[in-house]
Amino acid sequence: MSRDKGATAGRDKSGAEKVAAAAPGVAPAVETDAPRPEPHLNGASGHQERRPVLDLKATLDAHRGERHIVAIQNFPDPDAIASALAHQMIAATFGITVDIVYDGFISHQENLALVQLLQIELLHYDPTIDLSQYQASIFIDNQGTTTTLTSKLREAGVKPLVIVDHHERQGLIEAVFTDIRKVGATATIYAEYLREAFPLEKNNPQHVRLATALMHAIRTETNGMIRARESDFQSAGYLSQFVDATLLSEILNVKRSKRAIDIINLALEKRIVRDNYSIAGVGYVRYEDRDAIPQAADFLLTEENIHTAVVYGIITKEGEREVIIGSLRTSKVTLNPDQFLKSALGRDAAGNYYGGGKHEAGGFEIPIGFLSGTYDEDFMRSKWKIYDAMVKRKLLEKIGVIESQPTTSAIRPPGVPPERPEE
Ligand SMILES: [Mn+2]
Repeated sequence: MSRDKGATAGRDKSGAEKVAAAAPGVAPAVETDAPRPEPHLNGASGHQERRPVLDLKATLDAHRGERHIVAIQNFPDPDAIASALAHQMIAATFGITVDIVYDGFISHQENLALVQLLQIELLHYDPTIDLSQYQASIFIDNQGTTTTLTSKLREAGVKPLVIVDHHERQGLIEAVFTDIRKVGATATIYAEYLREAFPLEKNNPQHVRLATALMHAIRTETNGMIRARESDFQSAGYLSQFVDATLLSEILNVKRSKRAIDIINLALEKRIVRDNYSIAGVGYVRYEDRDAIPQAADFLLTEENIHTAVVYGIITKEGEREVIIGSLRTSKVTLNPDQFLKSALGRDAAGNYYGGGKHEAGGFEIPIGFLSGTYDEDFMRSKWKIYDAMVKRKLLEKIGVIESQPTTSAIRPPGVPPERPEE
C-alpha cells in the first residue's frame, strides 16, 4: 500500500508521523513510510492493541494552538473535575488552551473542597460566554447526555473533538477521538495517558495537585477502591508516587452540609423497603442541593439487608425547567443499573432513555413538562404525589413487587359506578 492510499486511515497515519516527531529517539524514522503504524504492546496487560494515547496525541497535535472547551456534567463530580484538569494539562503541551466549563452547580462540599484546595479553575457557564470562540469541544466523564452545554455548543457550531468516558455508550454525539472504556473512573484512563506518554514529576506542584485530584477521583468512583479493577489499581499505583497525602485527607474530611443531612433524613423517613430495595421520594429539592440525592442513596444502601437504594426528588430552580432527579446505588452484583433504569422508566417521546448508569450506580432525569411551575401549596402537593406515585410504581413493577397493568384499566366509562365507594 502506498502512503497516499494509506491516507484513508488519515488519523492513524498522521498519528505515526506525529508520534515519530514527538519522540524522535523512540520511533524509527522509517515508520513514517509504513502504511500503518505497528500496534504497540500494552506492557501492562500484554494484549496487542494500539494504545489510545497515541491517537489522542495525534488528534491534539492536529489542533495545535487552538482554544478548546471541556464540557463536564452539570453537577461535576471529582472524576469529571480531575479528568478535565488532566486533559487541560495534556492539551497545554500542544499549545492548546482549554477552558473547563460546567452549566450547573458544584454543591457537594467535598467537590468544592477539591476545587478550592487544588486551585482548579472551572468556569460556570453563563450566556455572556461566547461559545463560538472555541474551535472544538471535549466531553470528559460524559458523552454529552449529562450536560446542557451539548446543545448550546452544537448551536454555536462547535464540533466534538474528544470523548473520554467510562459510562455505557450513549451514542448522542460523535467525536474524532473517542475512548470509552468500562473502567472504574475516567481518571483511570487519564492516569494511563499520563503514565504512558506525559510522565508526571514529583517536584512539580502542578503535577502533584493533578495526581492528588485523579487519585481522589478513582477512590470516590470505586468506593474507596473496593470496586476497583486491575486498571484502576494500576493507575492508582502510578499516581501514588505523586500524591500529596495531606491534601487528599483534607478533601476527604470535609463535612456534609446541613441541607444534605436534612435530605438524607427525609430519605430515611420516606423510604419504603421491598425485597431488599429501599426507595425514597424526598419531594422538592433546591437546585443547589441536588447532590444530596446521590448522598442519600449512598446512605440508604448502608442499611442491613438492603442491596439497592433509589432516591429521587423534584428539582426546582427559578427560570429553569423542572425535573425529577433520581439516583440508584446497588451492591447487588447481578443488577445492572443501566439496564434496570432503562427498562423501569422507559424513554421519552424523542426516544431518549430517562435513565442510565454504570457499574453499581445510575441516575435518571424526567422532565416535569406541562405541570411545571410553582403555584399554591395544594397544587405543589398534588404534583409531587402524582410523580412520586408514578416513579415508585414503575420501580416496583420492575422489581416485580407489583404487577404491571395497563393504565387505562383504572378508567371507568362514564356512568358506570365504581366497584367500591371511593375512600
Ligand atoms: Mn466518572
